Amino acid sequence: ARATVYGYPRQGPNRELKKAVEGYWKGRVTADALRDTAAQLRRSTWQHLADAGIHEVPTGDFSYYDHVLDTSVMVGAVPQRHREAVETDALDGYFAMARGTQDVAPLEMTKWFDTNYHYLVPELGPDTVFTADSAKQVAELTEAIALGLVARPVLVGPVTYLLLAKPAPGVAADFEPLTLLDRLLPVYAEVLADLRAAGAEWVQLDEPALVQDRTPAELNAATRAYRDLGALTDRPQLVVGSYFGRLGDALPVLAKAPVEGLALDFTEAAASQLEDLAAVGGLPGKRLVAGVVNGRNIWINDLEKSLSTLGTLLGLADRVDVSASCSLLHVPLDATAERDIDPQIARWLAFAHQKTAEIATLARGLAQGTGAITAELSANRAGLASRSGSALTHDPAVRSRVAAITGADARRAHAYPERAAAQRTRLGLPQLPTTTIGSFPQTTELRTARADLRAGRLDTSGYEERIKNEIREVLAFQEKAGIDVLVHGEPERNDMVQYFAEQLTGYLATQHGWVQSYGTRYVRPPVLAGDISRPEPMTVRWTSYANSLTDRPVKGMLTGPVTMLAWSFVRDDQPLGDTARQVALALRDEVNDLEAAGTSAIQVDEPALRETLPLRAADHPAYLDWATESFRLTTSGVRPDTQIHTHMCYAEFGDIVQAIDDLDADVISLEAARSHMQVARELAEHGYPREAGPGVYDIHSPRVPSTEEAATLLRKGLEAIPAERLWVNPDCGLKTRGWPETKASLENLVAAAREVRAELPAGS
Ligand code: THG
Ligand code: ZN
Repeated sequence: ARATVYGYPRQGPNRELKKAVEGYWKGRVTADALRDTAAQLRRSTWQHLADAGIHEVPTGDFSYYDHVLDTSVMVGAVPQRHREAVETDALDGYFAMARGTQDVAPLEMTKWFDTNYHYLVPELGPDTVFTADSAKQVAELTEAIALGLVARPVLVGPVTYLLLAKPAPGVAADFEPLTLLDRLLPVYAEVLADLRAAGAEWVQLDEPALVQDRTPAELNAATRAYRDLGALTDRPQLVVGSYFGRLGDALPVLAKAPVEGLALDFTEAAASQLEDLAAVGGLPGKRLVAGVVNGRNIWINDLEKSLSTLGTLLGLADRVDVSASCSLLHVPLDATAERDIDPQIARWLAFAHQKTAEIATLARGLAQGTGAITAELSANRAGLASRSGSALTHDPAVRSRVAAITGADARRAHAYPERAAAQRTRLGLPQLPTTTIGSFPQTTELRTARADLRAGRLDTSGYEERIKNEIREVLAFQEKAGIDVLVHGEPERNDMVQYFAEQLTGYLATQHGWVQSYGTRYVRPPVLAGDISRPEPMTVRWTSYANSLTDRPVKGMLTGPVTMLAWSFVRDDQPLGDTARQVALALRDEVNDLEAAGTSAIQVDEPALRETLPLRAADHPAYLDWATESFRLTTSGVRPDTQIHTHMCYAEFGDIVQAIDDLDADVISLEAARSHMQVARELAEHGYPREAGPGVYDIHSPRVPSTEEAATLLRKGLEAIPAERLWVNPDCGLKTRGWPETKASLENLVAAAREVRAELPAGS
């Protein structure tokens, strides 16, 4: 048995890649220096993998920005608008596709399956001509071979590539990129031949799109793709990779394909994947790469359990190799870099380095018997026992509170019409009330103050004085601008998840746990490690301070339980719904404390509600059940005259509009400006019965919308939602905006609300 991985974090131990790429963009780093940094990072990754006992290292998984973008370059799918830049300079053209330029828009970005990684969406049309450019793949393979390593190029497979694409601008919206398969396969054939010539014995073609629900036509395309690629004579041996779940209907397709190997995920839905594999008669004559170490959580593996799975698999394939379930791109680099985490807890954690060691250990155990890995097994057993027996993972107070939850806890005591009347009396708002989503510009001074506090250059009281000053300024501006429901601007928050994670017991923050979100942008997801409780109020001080400065309502601002889970590493030792309920109860206490402190409106944001939808439709109802229940658990402990707001950051939600309704929030704000109020129409069609604020100001660019523009959108909103239920607000928070455009835009937004109010029938 061999040990292998499909990909590794690209950034380097100190995010060297981010610094080099951003330096290149700013003109501070030359193209040669950037290439050098990249080559060094690749080399040290491969060397690390080899030293750790990985027999076959991946190549081609490295990327300056995104591996799907690299695939577009590999097959020559450069959109017309980026051609000139690409022809002038390949590297600058590449970044033009990724980020756009003064003149041209970038490719669109979207989530890579149900991870928090974002890829650049290929744009294809009936006129797309594919041409092979294997240079990057060949060069990286050559580098690894030159180090004396056995290397396996890992490529996005042709079916997944097409399924991830969308119609190019100007192409009919119903164009199906998959119809280009016959044109794409010869290009893959050329790349495969080039890789063989460069010394590849094996190439992995990743088809994670096949773990999603697929139509018979799509499965047919997969059959054809691998029949054709399999039939090539000038090619390396092929492993078709899949991850993020079980293949289901696609398993027989790939098992019968004339390829030499499959890589399968045995962490998510492992039991049914095993059953399915046995049901197709295993993979006789094929190589099976068994993903038994979870590639996207941060927990140590249960080595004995994995060995038992691997033992079963030995009887089902010609040869069994050991790997992570997916590329290790999705986890931070090294858990031993976390000096602030209690060593008793740190031993539960496995980041990329630690997972690599587990994979090597398992391969050794599989090849030589468990006698060869007794020390590792006993350390692993002790780590698992320490986790399951820990007071952190089993807090009796939290457990009994969750067990005592009743249906009534997750339901407001009064129906919306009664609440609306009580809130009207208490808040005294005009028709078409104006508000913002919560955050105001996070200025350099604020970030510097936070860095100074961390570094000890600023003491707590000095830091808090700056935060208070900022809150005073933000409130003064909003009052002067004439906004009706104010916010304190969130100057005290580094990140809408991390800020709360740092204050909740059971949650760990990391110092160096960076994971690529998109391009050169990284996040440090906190870890839901134990049972969650709230030792003390988290936001009440700042919200109360803001409330003391004005007669107008100031919204309390919280991040909802689903988003807390979605942007963290979650526990794997209990159902997600249980973790969500624990977080929800902690947030519920915060909501209730905000109310007790006199807050009349409280917003609980759930921007991740839709992005967390499971990959398979059959799993949606169970997810939406716990997701909406945990939101209501957070928000249902308040009086009828306390107004619950929520916010979501996307314009397409046809598929979850019922779930949005089930949140039972009094007011929801949504992104709508770019889609010209499409969401307002969708809400209306659904019969959404409560208040809504489809955004009239696109905050994603520094452009200032005119009063007329905002008023036009608002009138459009009124065609769908009656005046007594329509709010006026921007699309999203303003933390990424500068002050000048924020001020001008919000002044225009208020002017638009006044203009349209004046047009409403009198007495309505
Ligand atoms: N918070 C958290 N997770 C998220 C988002 C968030 N995941 C999804 C989405 N938003 C991702 N979007 C971004 C946007 C910006 C950055 C990262 C992810 C970013 N990162 C800084 C960088 O890499 O330079 C680092 C920021 C920091 O210092 O913490 O700009 O909003 N939790
Ligand atoms: Zn938003």
